[in-house]
Amino acid sequence: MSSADGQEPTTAAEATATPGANPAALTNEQVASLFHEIADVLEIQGELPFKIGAYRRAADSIAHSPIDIMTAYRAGTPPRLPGVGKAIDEKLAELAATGRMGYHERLVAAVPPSLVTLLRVPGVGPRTAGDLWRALGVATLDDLELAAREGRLRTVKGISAKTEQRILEGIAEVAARPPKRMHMAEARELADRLVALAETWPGVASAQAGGSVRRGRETVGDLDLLVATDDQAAVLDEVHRAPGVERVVTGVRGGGYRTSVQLLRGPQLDVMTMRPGREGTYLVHFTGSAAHNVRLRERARDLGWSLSEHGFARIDESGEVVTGDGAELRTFATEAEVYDFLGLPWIEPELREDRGEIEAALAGTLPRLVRVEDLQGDCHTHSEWTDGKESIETMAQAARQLGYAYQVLTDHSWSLTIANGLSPTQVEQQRRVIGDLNERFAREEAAGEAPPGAHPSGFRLLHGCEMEIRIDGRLDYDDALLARFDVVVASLHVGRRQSRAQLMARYETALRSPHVDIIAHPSGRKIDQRPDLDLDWDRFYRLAAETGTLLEVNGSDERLDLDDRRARAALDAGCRFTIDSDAHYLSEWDNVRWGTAMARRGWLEARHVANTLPREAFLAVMAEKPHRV
Ligand code: DGT
Ligand code: CA
Ligand code: CA
Ligand code: ZN
Repeated sequence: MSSADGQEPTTAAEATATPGANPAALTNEQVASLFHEIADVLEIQGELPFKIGAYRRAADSIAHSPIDIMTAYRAGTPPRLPGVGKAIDEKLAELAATGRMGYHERLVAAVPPSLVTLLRVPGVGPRTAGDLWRALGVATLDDLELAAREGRLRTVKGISAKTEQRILEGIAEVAARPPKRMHMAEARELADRLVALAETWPGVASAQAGGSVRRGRETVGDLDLLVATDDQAAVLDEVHRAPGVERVVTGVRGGGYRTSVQLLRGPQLDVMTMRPGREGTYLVHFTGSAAHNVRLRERARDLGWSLSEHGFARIDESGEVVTGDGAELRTFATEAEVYDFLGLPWIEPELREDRGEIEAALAGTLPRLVRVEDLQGDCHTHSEWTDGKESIETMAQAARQLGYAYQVLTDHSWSLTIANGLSPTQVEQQRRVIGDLNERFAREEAAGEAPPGAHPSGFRLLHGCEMEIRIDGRLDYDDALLARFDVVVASLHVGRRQSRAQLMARYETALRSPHVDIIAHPSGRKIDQRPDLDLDWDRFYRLAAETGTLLEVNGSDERLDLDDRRARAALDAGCRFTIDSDAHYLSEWDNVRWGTAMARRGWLEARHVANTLPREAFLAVMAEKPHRV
């Protein structure tokens, strides 16, 4: 499957093998997906499970690494990754050096490329796909559907008439599925990379992301990149030749200022260029949202101007836009000047959804949104004592170096057996480990030996738990034990399908407990995987406000829970919050960035978020319910 026969490149390795390609533009996610693809093909070929498992483990460890793998290899400092042995290390080195991975290319060439699309059908794994291909020659979704309709699938060993029916339903589901939107964390990472890449292009004055990424939406349809340059043609040319670009979707258009390309294993990218000094209206327009823009354009009209991405044009008495030679076009370098021209203060991108921000801007009541830098601690984190992947000490050292004043360790409670929940005895053991670590931290601080980046007030590990609200409605530890924790985070993982009344009763028990400080990920959703719990939300917010129980904005990018609308509704109901990472891996400390984006979109200020408080003040709030932040 080489590009020499004129086909479009179909793998990351091929596409990055173009001259001048920069493999550092491959994200960890993209590298991981190459290894998952290797595992898929091996599984299709019926290889032994241990070999397949090795590639999947390596892929997971690459995807979760806090280090940018390709950059590290290119710098000659390959990181040691769990699950990455010599064979995979060599493949990573090859990818970093040449932009290609020969093994991946050979493997993928050995099976029909369309076979991988079968894996999108629920109920069809790589093994089944391989069996169907070998037995029936099924290689495409159409082949699969036809064979299922004709009842031929059930002639294959291991496939029953029932499975056949499920596969048919799965095919219908795939067809009905809306195009997948990227999650925020990956979109942000890709956008940051593209901005950095654009800044290296000749003649570029500045580059930045617009669209839903800049507004911090939880999922992103396509990426929008704004580039200020004196040579627009040269920049658009660079875009078309950039590494990681699969194909040009629409060539240069709009009078030569914009283009759209499809990114490999990624979304579409829209690039807009403008002359330096004129960025203001372009940024406003391409940041959106469309609904916010509509409001701005109405306001411009009322003032006698027509607002487009290019600037403000005069409208004559008949309401027509004045065009032609010498027609006035007001342009601005910054967004602040654009808003000022409209008689408005600058509005934060996260607020630009037409959810009352224009009115608040006019009334002078825009919120001062919470920032990631405001967070002094993280109230929801895990260690290898339950389902985290690092030791308590490793997690704490990382939190310390990130500049936090505190980290609440919240491993799971014992009824959550799938997550290795802790028994009361283990809780006591854990308390001693934490005590010893804190003594050491205090000694180091007293000796002036705190690590670089540490918080001026020092760092302490606080003892918390993520206590399961049991399926029978009871709390998982007794009151005496709960009272001994610094912070109790309560959550609900099992019995998710109970009735609204049952779920509300479980939450009410937790909210009314004098020991429960925070409700973690209240809706229980996982984006694209699991629906929300069926709750009476108004009542839930009322109870949280009344009992002074904090609600978490969980930053794990598959959760983002509370989401922006719920955070806003809870705020309006008088609730107070925490913003947490729910980190299980070192790479997940960063989750607070996504949680903060949700909180900002929910209009939260630092004063509404308990973990913006210094350590002593935070502990004072946690000491007594109702918590008054
Ligand atoms: P996405 O890509 O679906 O996650 O969401 P956005 O907001 O990034 O939407 P996108 O990429 O279609 O357009 C970027 C911005 O450009 C959008 O937020 C506002 C502006 N824009 C695009 N099309 C229109 C339009 O038809 N009307 C208005 N008022 N603005 C538009
Ligand atoms: Ca977009
Ligand atoms: Ca777009
Ligand atoms: Zn958790």
